[in-house]
Amino acid sequence: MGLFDRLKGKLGGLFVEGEKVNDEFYDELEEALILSDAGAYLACEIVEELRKRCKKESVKLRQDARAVLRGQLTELLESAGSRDMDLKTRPSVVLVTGVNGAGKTTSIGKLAARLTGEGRTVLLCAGDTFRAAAADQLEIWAGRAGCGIIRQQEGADPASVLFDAVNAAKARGVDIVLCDTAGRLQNKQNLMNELNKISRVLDRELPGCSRETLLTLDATTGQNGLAQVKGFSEVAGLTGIILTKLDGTAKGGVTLAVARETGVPVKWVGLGEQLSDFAPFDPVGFVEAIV
Ligand SMILES: Nc1nc2c(ncn2[C@@H]2O[C@H](COP(=O)(O)OP(=O)(O)O)[C@@H](O)[C@H]2O)c(=O)[nH]1
Ligand SMILES: [Mg+2]
Repeated sequence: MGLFDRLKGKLGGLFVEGEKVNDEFYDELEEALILSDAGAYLACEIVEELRKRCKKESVKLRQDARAVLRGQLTELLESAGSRDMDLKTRPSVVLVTGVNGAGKTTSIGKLAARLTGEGRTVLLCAGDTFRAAAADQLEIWAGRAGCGIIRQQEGADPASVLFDAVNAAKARGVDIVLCDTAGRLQNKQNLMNELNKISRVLDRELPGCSRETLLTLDATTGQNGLAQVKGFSEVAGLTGIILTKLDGTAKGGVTLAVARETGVPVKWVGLGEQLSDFAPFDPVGFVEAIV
C-alpha cells in the first residue's frame, strides 16, 4: 500500500495494455485531468506536451505513454523548487498559515512529533489567539508530540506570544519554534499587519534566523486551493505547502496546478487525523499513484 493509493482514480485507468495512443486517448486524458482538479488550462498544456514527447520518442502504446507522462508530471512537481526545510539556526522558526479548518493546528502537532522523533527539541507557539479553544487544541498536540508550548490569554497579540516563545526557546536552547496563526485571509490587510508584526519580532529577537512560512492547503478544496496559495503567497511570502486531507480525496490534480502556477513546493502531506498521518511529499510516489 502506497501513501497515495487513495488517489488512484480515472487517470490510472486510461493506460490499458496493448491499446494505442490516439486522439481519443488524449481527449480522455484531458478530461480525466480536469476531473482531478488540475484545471482546464493546465490539463490542455499537459496533454500537448505529452503529445510532443510521445511523438519524439515514437511512443505508440498507452502503457508506454504512462512512463512518459509520469516523467513529465514528476518534472512539473519538482520544478516548484526544493522541498528541504531550512532549519539551520537554533532556534529556527516555522510559521504555519492557512484558512480556518485547513489543518494548521493538526499539522503543527504532526510536524512537531516528527521533529522530536528525529531528536530535535520543539516549542509550540499558540499564535492563533482568536479563540481560546485554538490554544487548548494546540496544547493537546504538544502533549502528544512531547514538546513545550507557549500561550497567552484569548485575544492576545500573536506577535507578543511569538516574542515569548522565541525568548523561551533561546533560554531553553530549543531547536525549532512552530508557530500557529489565526489565518484570516478574508481580511487581507489584517493578516498582513499581523504577519508583518511577527516578522519584525523575528528580525529583532532572532536576526538572520532560519524561517519557513508554510501554508496548509486542504486537498479537498480543489481549484479554490490555487487561489488560496496565490493569496497567501502575496501576503506571507510562502516557502512551502503542507497539503492536508489527501486521505479524503481522489483528486490530486490541484497539486499539479499549484506547482505549475505558483512555484511554491509542497513539502509535507497530511493523510489523516492521527499523529503519524504525515509524511514528506514525494513527487515520484505521488505521480505513480495518480497516473
Ligand atoms: N482526514 C484528515 N483530516 C485532517 C487532516 N488534517 C487536519 N484534519 C482535520 O481537519 C479539521 C481542522 O483541523 P485544524 O488543525 O483544527 O485546522 P485549523 O483551523 O487550520 O487549525 C480537524 O477535524 C482535523 O482533525 C488530514 O490530513 N486528514
Ligand atoms: Mg487551528
